[in-house]
Amino acid sequence: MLSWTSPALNPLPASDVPLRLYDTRTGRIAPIIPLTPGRARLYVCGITPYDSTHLGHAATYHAADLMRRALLDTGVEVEMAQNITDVDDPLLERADRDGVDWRELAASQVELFVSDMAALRILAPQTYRSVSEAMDGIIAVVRSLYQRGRAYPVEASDAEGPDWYLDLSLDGALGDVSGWTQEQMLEVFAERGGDPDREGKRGRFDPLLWSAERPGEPAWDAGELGRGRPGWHVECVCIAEEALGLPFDIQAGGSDLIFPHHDLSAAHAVALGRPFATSYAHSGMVAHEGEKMSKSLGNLVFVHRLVQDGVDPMAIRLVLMAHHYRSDWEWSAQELELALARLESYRLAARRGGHHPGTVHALRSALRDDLDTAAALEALDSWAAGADVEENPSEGPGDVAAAVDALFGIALD
Ligand code: 5CA
Ligand code: ZN
Repeated sequence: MLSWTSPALNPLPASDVPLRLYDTRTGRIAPIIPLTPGRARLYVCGITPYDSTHLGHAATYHAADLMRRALLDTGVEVEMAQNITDVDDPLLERADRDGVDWRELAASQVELFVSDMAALRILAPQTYRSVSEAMDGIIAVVRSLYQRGRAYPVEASDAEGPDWYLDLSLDGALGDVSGWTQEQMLEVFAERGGDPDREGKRGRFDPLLWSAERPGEPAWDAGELGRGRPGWHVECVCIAEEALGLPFDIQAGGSDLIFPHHDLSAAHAVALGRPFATSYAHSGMVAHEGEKMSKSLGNLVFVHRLVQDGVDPMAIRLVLMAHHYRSDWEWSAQELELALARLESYRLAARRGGHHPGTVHALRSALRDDLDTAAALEALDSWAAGADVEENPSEGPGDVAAAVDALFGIALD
């Protein structure tokens, strides 16, 4: 899939203090040391394109963008991959309800997403691939799991062939990423696409690997497993492997993906005989009107609507920066006002110019410290107020506007 055009990136001279990031799997903040020296590999779970990008999505891709910019600032190259879940229940149901072809629905929503990402100056992933584009590879992974004895059939009354599930009991990897108890898993599994009570399953959390063809649904031929379509988790395993190789450095996404999606994606990889990601970074959930912003609840604030209303996308980035990426928070109009005022004061300060190595150093350190954007805003507020002190005027780069652009993706011109 064609992704968007990245904004120009003019990195600062590299400084090799590593990025420290919270890892959900270990529960600790630790330095990111790329498995391949000088080359970090980052996978971020992409959208299910049946409705527009809302601010929750934007917050998650903004957090991943900051990870990427922080890694670049430590002098390593970053390879990034992102999927598009264009073959999935909610999308197919929406297409059916609205009488449109699922491919058209997906394409129109991807187009909106891509323009939102470009407006927000999020760096584009080098690989941006949908499930339908990756289908040959996904089928190869599904068949390989079958050949390794990890797949079992479950009879489907509404289909000709059986559905296929991954037997988690064989590798014992359930819970490796989330560290959750079975009770915690059960609380969210059904609402996040799982089917704990389906008859014929060997384990409650065994994920659907291959769904048999149903009338009116798109289907592909998977040899011994029959015609059908893939389950959710296997797509990210396949796209990550093809684009980045396994294992890779960081798997990112919103905290609603910790379980089941990231836990079970990793379990698929283990069943294939390979480790998945080395570390797992999760961003908090954005709420609106008291509840998590979600397509199913309909309490959405859309990026493109704000942009259409004349809101500067750079102010949206400043709202996102006001919240630590790992915390849950609620979108409010007052915060946008504050961000617009900030943007104006930063632009004025940028025009004033000057050499501010103290501020630039503070920005870089804040970003490397588990993306401490609040500390970065504090440094920028003092700079804009004219209070920044030139500690080492002769040392290092001091152009704040250039640093704000490279590190935080905010254009101040
Ligand atoms: N296609 C799958 C991932 S493979 C998916 O979860 N799609 S999604 O469209 O539902 O979400 C896309 C990304 O946005 C995911 O990383 C998800 O965790 C994140 N996300 C969804 N809702 C919110 C929210 N309210 N706040 C923050 N992030 C969110
Ligand atoms: Zn995913």
